Amino acid sequence: MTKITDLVGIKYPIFQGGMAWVADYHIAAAVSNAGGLGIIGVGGADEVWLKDQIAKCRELTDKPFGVNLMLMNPRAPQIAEVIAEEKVKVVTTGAGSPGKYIPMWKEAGIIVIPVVAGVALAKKMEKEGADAVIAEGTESGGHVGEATTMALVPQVVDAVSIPVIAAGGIADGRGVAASFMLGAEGVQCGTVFCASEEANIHQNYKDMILKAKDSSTRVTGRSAGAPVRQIRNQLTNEFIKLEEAHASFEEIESLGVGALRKAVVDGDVKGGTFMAGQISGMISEIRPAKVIIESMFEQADKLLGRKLEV
Ligand code: TUI
Repeated sequence: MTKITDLVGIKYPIFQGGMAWVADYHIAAAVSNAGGLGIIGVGGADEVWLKDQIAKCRELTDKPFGVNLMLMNPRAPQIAEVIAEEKVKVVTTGAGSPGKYIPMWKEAGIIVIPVVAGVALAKKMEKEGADAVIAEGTESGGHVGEATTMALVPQVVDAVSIPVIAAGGIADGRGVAASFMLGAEGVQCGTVFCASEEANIHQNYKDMILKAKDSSTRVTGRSAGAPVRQIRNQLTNEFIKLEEAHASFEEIESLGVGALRKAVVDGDVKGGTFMAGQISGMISEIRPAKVIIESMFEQADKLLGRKLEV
């Protein structure tokens, strides 16, 4: 039990990351049913898609679940309203500052937990009424900041009084125990749930994670202002070449359009963007979400000396 299990009403202090295109109601419901917090990731989808996903998730679970709003989505204002109307238990946000939506969400009784990649935004979020923050290190897949989880989490913990959830590079009980040592009250994991039985994605995506090594991910898009970590393939090699040649923003952007869909839906191993974290190299099997969660906390409990039975 931590401040996060109390706040959200879940058994295990673990959130499933709101991964664009990957985190639909299938994995969200599975994680919530297993005692964590499943999260529907809206990514670049719209509010009509989200309403349908929320309804389907409610059919599969009576446990709390959340919605992640990616703030670079052009329909963010409309999606934010649907989140308030639907009164989902928790909202998380990414790739920006959700400040202007916080009063509306709090009025609807929603728990607001922004993802931050630095201390400044964490402090701002606390001041603007966030209930907790997720401090996400650059080990994560997808859109990333600069600081590592090891360096970021204790600095955010020291800077705010609200609970902090650690994210980035966590996929087993060692990562959970280490996060608690850094002062976190919970963890958020993405990549390991991408490699779960319930993730509704192309098998090639899961295979890319299984085959990945410690050094398999690359960050592209820094020059365009949107650094994204993904598993290295033909597309990332082309990206890197363009960036090294100082190609125009438009040229770089055009290469990435639709690439996440190509990875998740088509399983296009050459032309897709397989967003995944550095911990991919440690993941060697596809397991049900319940097994992932239970084995993580069994291992963490042992490491922390809390529970002796196996
Ligand atoms: O948001 C994420 N991860 C994501 S979003 C995404 S979809 C996308 N695809 C291509 C390009 C861009 C996005 C895939 N993965 N994680 C949370 C996160 N937020 N990481 C970093 C940040 C962040 C960065 C800068 C949050 C705020 C920020 O500055 C905000 C401000 O105004 O200070």
